Amino acid sequence: MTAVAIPGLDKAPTSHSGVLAWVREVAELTTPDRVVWCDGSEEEAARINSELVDAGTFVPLEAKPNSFWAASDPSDVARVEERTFICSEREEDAGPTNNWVHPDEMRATMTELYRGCMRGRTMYVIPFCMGPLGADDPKLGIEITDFAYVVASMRVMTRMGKAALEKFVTEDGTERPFVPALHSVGKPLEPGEQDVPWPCNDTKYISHFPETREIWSYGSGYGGNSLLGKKCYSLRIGSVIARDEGWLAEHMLILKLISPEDKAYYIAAAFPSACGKTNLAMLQPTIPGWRAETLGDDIAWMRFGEDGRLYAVNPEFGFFGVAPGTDWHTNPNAMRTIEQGNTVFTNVALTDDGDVWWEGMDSKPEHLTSWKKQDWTPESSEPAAHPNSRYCTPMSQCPILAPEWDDPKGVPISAILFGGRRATTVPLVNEARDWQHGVFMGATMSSEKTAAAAGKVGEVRRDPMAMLPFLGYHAGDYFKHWIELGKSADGTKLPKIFYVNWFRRGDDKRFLWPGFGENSRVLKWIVERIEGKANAVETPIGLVPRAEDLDTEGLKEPLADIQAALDVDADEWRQEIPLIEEWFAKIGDRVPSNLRDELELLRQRLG
Ligand code: GTP
Ligand code: SPV
Ligand code: MN
Repeated sequence: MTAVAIPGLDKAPTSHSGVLAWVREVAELTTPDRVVWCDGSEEEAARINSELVDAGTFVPLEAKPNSFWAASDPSDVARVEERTFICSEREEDAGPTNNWVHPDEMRATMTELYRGCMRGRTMYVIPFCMGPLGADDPKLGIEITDFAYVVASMRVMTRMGKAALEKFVTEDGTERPFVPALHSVGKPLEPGEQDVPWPCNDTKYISHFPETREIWSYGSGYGGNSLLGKKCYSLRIGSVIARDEGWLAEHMLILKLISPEDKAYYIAAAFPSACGKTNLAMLQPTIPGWRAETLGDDIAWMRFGEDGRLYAVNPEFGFFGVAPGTDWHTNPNAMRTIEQGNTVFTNVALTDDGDVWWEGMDSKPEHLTSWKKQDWTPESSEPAAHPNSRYCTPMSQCPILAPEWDDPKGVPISAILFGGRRATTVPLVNEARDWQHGVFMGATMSSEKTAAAAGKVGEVRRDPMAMLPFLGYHAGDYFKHWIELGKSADGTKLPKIFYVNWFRRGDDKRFLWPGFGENSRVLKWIVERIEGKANAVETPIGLVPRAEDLDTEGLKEPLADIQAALDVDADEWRQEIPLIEEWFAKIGDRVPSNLRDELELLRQRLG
């Protein structure tokens, strides 16, 4: 074979033979005009940003330093679950909740899509590390992409460039394994063809090969489809690695809550996409004396430490947060984080004075440029920002970042919260009787669909542990993994599990619970339960506080609303039973018997 001379291909700043071979193979298949090995330097970031401005992908914001507005192609605004595939050797290993195609077939299809797909473009090679660089076993990856927007975003979201690449070969010369993650927008340029600001392709594939731990993504530039360290690596491939190595890769925020007595409690919480993780992660408590710090807003990797406790690490380096609804009242710490600049805003609205705007902000501008790049006034019938518009901002800028956020050891978790978005049935908070009951709660939790994924919004679906779109293997095996980890642990050291719902509505459709900073009242009760200090009532579904068991001092909402938010209606719950049965039937005979036992107990308690 004759070696193809692609400028930059031979400039590899590493001797790692696996990296060199794979990058060459991809370059020869995709035939970019040039190859750039990303080092993560300031100079590189400035160059990438200015290229994105020249290309029309980025508009610099006058009102925020080193920050940019990007508007995607109107068709490329969210994760595409229908186009997401788990390509395990055997279909049964992907399980009934994932789309499956045999790896040979997927490789054949995508290889043809990738052939020549970077023509006329630059191929960027991004070495990255998920989790602290100081870990004993750093989780490494290389993302190859032909979209500079992905380079700019990966710089915020991951530890990337030279510092990550240094971890690929150990001091004694051993080459560490890495996850190859290939991304292309799927829009080659013919000679002289003018590029568009947001190249993408109507044909989209987000494919994962769990056995060989590879990611192949094609056709989309949107966050979860293109920033492959995030959901693709840290959750879909991550969950498979975690199963094999005996730990947990979860769609969870990590929060540090500090009591008036200065005692710190670490809490991990799994809510589906656009159901409140970022907001809880950056909580500003409304109750006197309580403080919160954050360690992560989307993903937690958790493993048992030598002391028998469950320790969590956030594999990410930035926040990719939902913009609409974020304001000084709801999430002041997110506002303080993005205000410092160095932030990429995608699909929000642009103000006439070069700032960003979205629905849920207090200000009411008279004129905006909408995310569709159209004139917008308060009379416009469509929202100015897309409901899934996002800010991408460095964690290091968050004023309440916990000092231990980069510690490879992680933080010991005292409580795990599961939660969804349910207008009815599910009470504000409900404590599991034990680990197995908690796993049942997580495995059967449900939520209304949001704009974070393409498809119909509002439909209730089961979303186990908020992992439905992110599981890299069979859901039944995943439940078994949770049960078995609990059995292998010292029960007295396991986190307590709670099921929360900030989104219950009254008959007039308004939220019964004020949410946001007021959620600190629920967290206080949870901490008091851990300390054995607070009361709860035994109900058929778990241990639920009465309104008087919560600290409601200073709360503006009528007590009747709080009581309604906490209500456990046996009739409503009886209606859940067939839905849970249907869900278990879908998963089939790999549902652990322990969870079937829990369902039977629930049925009996409901009478
Ligand atoms: P992903 O980044 O998609 O995983 O979402 P997330 O789970 O981090 O959700 P996020 O915190 O961004 O919240 C999504 C939406 O829910 C935003 O519009 C918030 O304003 C809203 N929200 C968050 N917390 C609450 C709450 O306690 N009550 C109510 N009513 N709305 C909330
Ligand atoms: C989510 O949808 O859960 C997100 C955004 O956090 S994405 O990166 O697209 O997955
Ligand atoms: Mn998420």
